[in-house]
Amino acid sequence: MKKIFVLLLTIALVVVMVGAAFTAAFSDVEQSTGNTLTAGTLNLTINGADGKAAEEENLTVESLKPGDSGTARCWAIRNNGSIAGNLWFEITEVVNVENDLLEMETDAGDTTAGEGELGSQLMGTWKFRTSDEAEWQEWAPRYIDDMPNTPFGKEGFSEQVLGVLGQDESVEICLDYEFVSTEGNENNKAQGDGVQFNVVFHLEQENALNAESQPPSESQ
Ligand SMILES: [Ca+2]
Ligand SMILES: [Ca+2]
Ligand SMILES: [Ca+2]
Repeated sequence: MKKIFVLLLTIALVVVMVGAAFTAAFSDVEQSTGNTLTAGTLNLTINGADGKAAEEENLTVESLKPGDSGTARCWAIRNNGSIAGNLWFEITEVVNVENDLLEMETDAGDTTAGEGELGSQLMGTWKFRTSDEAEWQEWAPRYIDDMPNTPFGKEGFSEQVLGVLGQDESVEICLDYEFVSTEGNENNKAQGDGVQFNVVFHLEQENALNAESQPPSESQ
């Protein structure tokens, strides 16, 4: 009886093993390895300079007199990152410097020793082009003093839209100036004065639902 039981168990094991061998007859395995997710970058450069070096890409125009005009400076603004973004810029921190309050200025009625008048007499026109062959496109001229709180180039806030700057794309942005001749002695109030400001370029992700990216000012 015991022998029969052992024999039956052996046969049963053989049947199971043969069955197991047949179920794994054909098979195949493939694998994908080294899977990586990486964030893209939005990185502006100004005339090829980045970060602190970009701050040095500024303009200096000296010894201006009424009637003078010209191009103060052009900047090549480039998206050196890996994803596209919307470009716009703003003028911030306009400071009118009186320097010395001269006799010609006080005679003309300049009574503010701590604040210059050049920014209210110097007209600026911002313009841009997307390539050397492209037409210049301009924003409406305005005095330097009136430039802050204007999101130049931002869709819905500006008459000219800079739009999308793709990877490795660049746009040339320039500032033309005109020292406006005024009636009477008004120009004399600006003798020796100076005006300083920052130009802040923004590159923002397309379709970003970020309320903080909206400029604080009203539309122009
Ligand atoms: Ca940068
Ligand atoms: Ca003054
Ligand atoms: Ca002055």
